[in-house]
Amino acid sequence: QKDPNVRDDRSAIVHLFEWKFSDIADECERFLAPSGYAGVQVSPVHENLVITSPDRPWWERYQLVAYKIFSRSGDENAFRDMVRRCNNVGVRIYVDIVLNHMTGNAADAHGQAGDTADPANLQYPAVPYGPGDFHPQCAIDNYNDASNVRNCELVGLHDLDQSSSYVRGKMIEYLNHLVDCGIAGFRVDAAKHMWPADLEYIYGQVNDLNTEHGFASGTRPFFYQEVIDLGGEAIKGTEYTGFGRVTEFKYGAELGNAFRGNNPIKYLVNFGPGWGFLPDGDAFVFVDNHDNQRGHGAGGDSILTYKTPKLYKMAVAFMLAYPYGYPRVMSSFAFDNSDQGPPQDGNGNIVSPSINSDGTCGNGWVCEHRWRQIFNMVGFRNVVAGTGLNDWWDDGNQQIAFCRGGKGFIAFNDEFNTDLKETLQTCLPAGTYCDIISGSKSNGSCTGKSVTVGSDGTGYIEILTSEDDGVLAIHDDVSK
Ligand code: AAO
Repeated sequence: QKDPNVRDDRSAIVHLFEWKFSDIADECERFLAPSGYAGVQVSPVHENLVITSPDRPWWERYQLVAYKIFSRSGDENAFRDMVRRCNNVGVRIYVDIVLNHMTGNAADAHGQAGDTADPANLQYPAVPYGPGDFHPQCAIDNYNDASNVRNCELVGLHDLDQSSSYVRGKMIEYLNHLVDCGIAGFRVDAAKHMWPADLEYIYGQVNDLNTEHGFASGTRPFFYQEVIDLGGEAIKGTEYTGFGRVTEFKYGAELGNAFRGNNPIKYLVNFGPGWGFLPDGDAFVFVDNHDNQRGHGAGGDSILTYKTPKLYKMAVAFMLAYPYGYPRVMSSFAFDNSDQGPPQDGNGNIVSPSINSDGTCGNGWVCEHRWRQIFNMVGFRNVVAGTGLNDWWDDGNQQIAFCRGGKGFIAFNDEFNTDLKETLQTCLPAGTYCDIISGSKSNGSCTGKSVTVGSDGTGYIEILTSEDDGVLAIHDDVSK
């Protein structure tokens, strides 16, 4: 189903890419819940193929040896402990599930838990799967042919046959095991490469969420499906919206284009279906994901990432302020090359993020979700939930502003040379408000800029091009 199963007062999730379960549990308690994050997408939890050439790339997690919960993020006990601790503070867990395929060919194939496989002969004894459980081997080489895309191998990954009742049974057993652990939903990897009817059947057999973890009885899991549809191919995202949300890849590509200055941001006024995107309730949106931040997947050069921080923070702020789709914030480890895995020690164990005194991360972790401009906007989104968009203003080019009902106001200056200095309608009650981008409210005063709103709702808004950030945001929770 399409509802993310989050607490009523929360409205955005974060992908803690490659984090260890024990670190995620800590993060739920010490940071995510207090900041208002609704949930966490974790990297695939199944036993994956250990790849040593290149040395432990992040993408080994997408090659499956067994459905047991065992990876560099932790074992089943660590997973269960994380889910419980996060649920206890109202933060939901979503698991990235790989149903499309097992591994590619590899000599001496073994998984993180020590299980072995013989990929060349399609033998995966730890499940067990054998040759009869896979589609006949062929390569995906024609995105204009739906059968080729769904029945052949994606980059050499051996392609399971989800129409087989045995294969379906193994998958349903795995998903029910995860539901039993207390998770709230699933990111479905490579959904485009599976037949919609097979997925619909599998989802339908998954149990209701575990009431011992605080879910109301009869609650169905949230499914958000990775379908790359930029147009011009045989497979459409809308084939999958009958039974879950779908990743809207046009969103990050177009947002990147706009904030990079290739397309005036004034056109974002109807960002959503007006741009040919999926309907609001069907869309799952993000500025970048773990693939396209490093050139995999789709979106190409227009995608913004932590490497271009000023524009990135503007795009993420827009995503969290604008009422369209269900949003996911990306949280990365720093990388120089596109294969590089997470920070690890000499024994190949993932190194935990350290937390600096200013709340940012160290040890190689970027932790965009801990950037003030980003987590304060998660708070903004929670405050303005349920309101519409009104009082849009733009300068005819790269400056925009809008209200969210009478709850919040945000302005963007994406001009290279022109300061934004305008008196604008903020839709807020008279008072002085802290800008949550340049600072926060602390002990009743603003650590950054402030805006004085008059009795007519207008306030003087200033965003200089020389400032660190091109956004100003105020909401009625931080008035003073
Ligand atoms: C690794 C190695 C491979 C090796 C393989 C097997 O890198 O060299 O052959 O192992 O040994 C990740 C990595 C892969 C990695 C894999 C397994 O990204 O490099 O392979 O783990 O370890 C397609 C799929 C989409 C997929 C995306 C990466 O449709 O589902 O490729 N994403 C997910 C995960 C991802 C993971 C997998 C799937 C596999 O998020 O992390 O792979 O589990 C077109 C199509 C898209 C297609 C792209 C890329 O996109 O439309 O569907 O995505 O091509 O092939 C413009 C177009 C746009 C086009 C794009 C790129 O933007 O408009 O449509 O160009 O051409």
